[in-house]
Amino acid sequence: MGQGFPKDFLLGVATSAYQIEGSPLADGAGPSNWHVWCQQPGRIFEGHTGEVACDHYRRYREDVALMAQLGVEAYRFSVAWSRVLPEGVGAVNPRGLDFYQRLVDALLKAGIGPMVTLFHWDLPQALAERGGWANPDTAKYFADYSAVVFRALQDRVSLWATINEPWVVMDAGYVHGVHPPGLRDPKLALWVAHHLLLGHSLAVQQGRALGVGQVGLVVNLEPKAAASEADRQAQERAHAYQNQWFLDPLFFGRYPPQAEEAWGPFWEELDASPLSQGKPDFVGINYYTRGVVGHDPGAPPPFVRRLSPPPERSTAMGWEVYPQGLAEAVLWVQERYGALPLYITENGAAFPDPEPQQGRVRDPQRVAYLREHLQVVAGLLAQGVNLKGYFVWSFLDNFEWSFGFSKRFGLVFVDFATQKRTVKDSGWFYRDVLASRGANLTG
Ligand code: GBH
Repeated sequence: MGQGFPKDFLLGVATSAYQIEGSPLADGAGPSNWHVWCQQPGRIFEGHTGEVACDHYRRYREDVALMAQLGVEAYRFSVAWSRVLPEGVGAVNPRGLDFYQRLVDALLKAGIGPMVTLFHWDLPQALAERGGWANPDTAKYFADYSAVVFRALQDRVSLWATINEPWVVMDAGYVHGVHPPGLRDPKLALWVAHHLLLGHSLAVQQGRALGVGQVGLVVNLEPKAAASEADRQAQERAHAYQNQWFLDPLFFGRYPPQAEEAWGPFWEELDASPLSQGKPDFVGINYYTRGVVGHDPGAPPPFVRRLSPPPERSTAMGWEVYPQGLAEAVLWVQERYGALPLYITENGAAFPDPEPQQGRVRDPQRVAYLREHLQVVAGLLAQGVNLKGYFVWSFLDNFEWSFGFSKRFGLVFVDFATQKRTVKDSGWFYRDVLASRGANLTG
């Protein structure tokens, strides 16, 4: 197997706005739904919020310098909609937009290529109050907002992702109620999914009209396995519900054939035909783990329960370490949707890292996780798969949504009391991957 990464294969790191920036209301920004959600008691681990997070809004220059020190070639970050349009729609806030202009300039000066995600879960609160993604107008507002960002950055950015993991927005926000707006309403979730797809599709069309480069969608894929022979249908339902839901409509103009089984009594026939106008230029795959599932009629759609992995294969999130699943996910996308460009837009793991000692953080489990997954990526490239890049989640330890700062995914340790950054062993390991183009993976 020919190892190593070709010259034009991008090795990068990823973050998102609410998880790292802090200063959520600075320079005329409006509040986001996450800003409001974090203020509600009981929502987030120990009441943590993104008020300061990694203070990246003020420390971005230092952070870009650290990326450059590691030799990072590409940086995937997201734009906070509510900084650019404080009300979600209408007047542009130039000072909010300016932050991203300065960030992009700093990246380009450091020789780092930007990939911009337009929506990574933080929705302007003003739009949340008008029904958020349950309101079809949000799709149109999203396209309008996208056009503002496209115009501002298109001379310097040519890689764009519309929405990060629409499945999580739907499933966590509207089925399990663990993200805003905290609902458990599968009937509504179906429409939310539809409007997310519509928003993506309209943004892609805006991008095309403006000639902004490549516009993709980022999905979180999890190969599904059956807990037992009797759970084959559960496996199929989970696969349709999570992996096919946000791709089939864009590529085929229809919802997955298993829609009725996956949603049960909540399913209603939605017209997906306009969605095929939003066929993405690339698919960004966020890969963390697989799902082993069994039939559970008492659960919400898709009526499955998840099995926990054995502790020796579990990350701090309780997710199974299963590198082969990355290959399964990529090969599945290629086989079902054709040979369009693919990126691994997120891959990484949380482990219980020790505090820095003499400037060092030993995180051998994360080093092993990354090595094994990067070996799979190298293997896919050797097979001729059209993979264009790989981004580690995450550059920095950050605000891990409902888990607050209790879960660390970073290549760089952040002491949240002092904002001191310390590169972990995994960060130095990744620097060596970059420097050797993957030659160190087998060693
Ligand atoms: C990504 O989502 C996000 O894009 C990013 O913001 C986040 O910080 C990062 O990953 C780490 O969480 O076993 O039932 O817990 C991850 C999406 C969906 C992946 C759920 C793991 C396991 C489900 N995740 N999945 S469960």
